Amino acid sequence: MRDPDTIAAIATPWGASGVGIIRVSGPLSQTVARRMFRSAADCPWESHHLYRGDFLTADGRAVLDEGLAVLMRKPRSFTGEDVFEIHAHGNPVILQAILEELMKAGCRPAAPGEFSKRAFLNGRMDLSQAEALASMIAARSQAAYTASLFQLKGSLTHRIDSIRLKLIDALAHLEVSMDFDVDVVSSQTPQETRQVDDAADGVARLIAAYDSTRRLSEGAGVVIAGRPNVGKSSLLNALAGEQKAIVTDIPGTTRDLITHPLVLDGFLVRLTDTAGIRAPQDDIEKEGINLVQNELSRADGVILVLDGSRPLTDEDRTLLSNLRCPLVFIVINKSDLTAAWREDSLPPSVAGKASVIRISAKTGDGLDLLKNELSKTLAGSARHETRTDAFVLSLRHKLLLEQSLAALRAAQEHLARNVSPELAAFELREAIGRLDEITGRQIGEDVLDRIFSGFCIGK
Ligand SMILES: Nc1nc2c(ncn2[C@@H]2O[C@H](COP(=O)(O)OP(=O)(O)O)[C@@H](O)[C@H]2O)c(=O)[nH]1
Ligand SMILES: [Mg+2]
Repeated sequence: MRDPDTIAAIATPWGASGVGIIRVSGPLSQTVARRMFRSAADCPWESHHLYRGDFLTADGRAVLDEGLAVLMRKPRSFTGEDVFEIHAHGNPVILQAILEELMKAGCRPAAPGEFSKRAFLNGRMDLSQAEALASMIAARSQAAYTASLFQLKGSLTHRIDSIRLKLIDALAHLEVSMDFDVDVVSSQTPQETRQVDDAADGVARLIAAYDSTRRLSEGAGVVIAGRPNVGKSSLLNALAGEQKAIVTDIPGTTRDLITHPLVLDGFLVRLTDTAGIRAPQDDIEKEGINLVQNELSRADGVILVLDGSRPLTDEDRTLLSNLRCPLVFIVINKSDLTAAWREDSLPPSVAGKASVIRISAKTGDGLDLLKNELSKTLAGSARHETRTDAFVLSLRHKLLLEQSLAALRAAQEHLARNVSPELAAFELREAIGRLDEITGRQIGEDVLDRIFSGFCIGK
């Protein structure tokens, strides 16, 4: 074991709660348990059994709290080491006092993610699963949680393992053939080529899965755009259910980007209100409009707001014809007022490909319909893309997959040319190496530290 010392940390959030948990992991766990916990009957400390009793100071003289304690002997524990868990009352003062006594008894404070790091080092889970655990804890929507859970259960690991097997097989064939003459090489090539092609396809599919997974886990970015005074800020406020953006009847009120997270049907949508697009009246407004263009180029979707109570203007028409976003929702606002134009005055090119919804940000009319449409379209497309593929959650994984694919492409070229099996073999080893960095089969200590330092303390 690389970490022979014993770590301890409060594992539950800071604040008052019914129960607060302190986790201890390492060789001192049993000693600490015997020293700092006293149950009514003599405690047999059977592994994975909960006992009720008092928590004591390290010298055993004073009682700090009462509660439940459990000892989980290695290797059947989260970290794979002896783990002692204290379930005390959820008061930071109590938990801190117990933690300090644990330090006196020989433990040291755990670094962020150190429990998970030990779980990984002791083979309790692979690296992509440990990372999935961190994203699961940080998940802000049902969809994000589902994606992490899938990875935690090993979906990415399985996918990578099957690609890896193909590559190992191809590599083995190549290495054997390199020991023989060139004739053997050429006769063996088709099989290796097929395996490398298959593997490259698999890796490419995983890279594509990243974008849709990101949308499931981080949510979709949706920009509310339109010319001034059509009711963009009112719409953001109505959807958010609170006053997030300033609404006035003065055109050009909104200048900064205002973002609000909205969970629709378990799917996170990051809505951004923007400055109205028109010929700017001053430098600040001009900057605001530049921000909108930038935001639009990155967005997954756009809600273009039009004022239904006033005739369409040239600015509206320009906006309508310049929409480049993958998903477009046209919202005709102010349905509480008399309509000044009909939907069939929208350019046919737009009306065909976007959903058109009539709403009133003021009265709430049509908002449910808009919400349904947003969640159905955005979540629907993300779920559809990920249905057949594993989830790829982290940018680290995506970059490694890209490096692996680049090596595979190079290997494919060498195989096609059929002259230098050594070079093909070199690239295959490179491709396998990158995949191994995802699962953690082959990884440097510095990278490990960087990954686990992003975790919370106590995990
Ligand atoms: N009658 C009516 N007025 C609205 C509606 N939505 C917004 N407004 C009004 O239109 C004006 C501009 O609204 P605002 O949200 O600031 O528009 P923005 O410039 O596009 O952000 C304000 O006076 C709002 O009260 C609506 O659905 N019905
Ligand atoms: Mg506004």
